[in-house]
Amino acid sequence: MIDKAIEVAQNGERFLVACHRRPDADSLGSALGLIKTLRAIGKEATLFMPESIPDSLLFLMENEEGIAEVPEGTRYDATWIMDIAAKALIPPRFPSADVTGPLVVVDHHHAHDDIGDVVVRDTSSAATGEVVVRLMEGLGLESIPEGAATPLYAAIVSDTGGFRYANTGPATLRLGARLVEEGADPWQVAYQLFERWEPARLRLLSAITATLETAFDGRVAIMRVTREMLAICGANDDMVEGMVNYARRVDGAEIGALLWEWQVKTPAGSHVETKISLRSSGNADVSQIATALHGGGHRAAAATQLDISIDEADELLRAELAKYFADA
Ligand SMILES: [Mn+2]
Repeated sequence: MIDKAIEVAQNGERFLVACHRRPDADSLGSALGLIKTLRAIGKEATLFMPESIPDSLLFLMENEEGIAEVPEGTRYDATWIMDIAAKALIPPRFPSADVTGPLVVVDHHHAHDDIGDVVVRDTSSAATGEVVVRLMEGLGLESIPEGAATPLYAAIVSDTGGFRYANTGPATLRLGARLVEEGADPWQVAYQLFERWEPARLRLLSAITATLETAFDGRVAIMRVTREMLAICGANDDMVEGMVNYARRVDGAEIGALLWEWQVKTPAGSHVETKISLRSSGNADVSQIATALHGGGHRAAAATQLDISIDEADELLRAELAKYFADA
């Protein structure tokens, strides 16, 4: 489908580019990389950003300004949506099909829902940022467009955990080197993404790790975060991102899990649901467990969200883990 996406880029003039809900570095970095690419071939491209961008990602924006709403009467030739595998992750206030034009999905996850009129989904890529570079090459660009090296490098660094995860292959490392040659600054990106923590986030880490329990003879490490913990620490939900990795770090744990009380806002008010984030340290396929719990993801990282309490989610997770280990 990459040829179709290339055709869409060549044939259109005016594009909207969106991230998934609660954008991360891969989604935003690949969106910005694509925007610079489209402009480099003479097209108009605008970032759709209806949500606030986490502080750790603001450095990617430089002079770019997203729009939270499409101006009245504007129509796009196509809308690109980056790093998305599930309908539930379409950002809020996403414009209707007559405004967006055809939807082009660029992603590297296994599809959870059937979304997109044109889908470029390469599950062998470590990051959506990598897929953007292939689009760029398909469009005949020989060098990385001005301003695209840093966001694309950030996309890859983020999704490979700083070139550490199992998805880090020779091609990913070569692309990293190329992006550094083209101007990305490794320390600046690592500092912004990984090293710059607010005091509240460190307090939250301490509170979350204090809930650590191991189960299944130490093969699983489970932690939780409640609304109350967030309030006590003065922390927000963005700060929970990545905390599940601390569960996976537990020596001997094949699976790390984080149960997360998640505030869902609806026009009728708000209620609390529970997210379950899962990470594998190598052998376990956590996407199987997440899928059984109506979620999805990769072998090494998967998640689900359920409209039940955190204690119920804990029980359900343990029941699913018991099945998983019995079958394995
Ligand atoms: Mn990604």
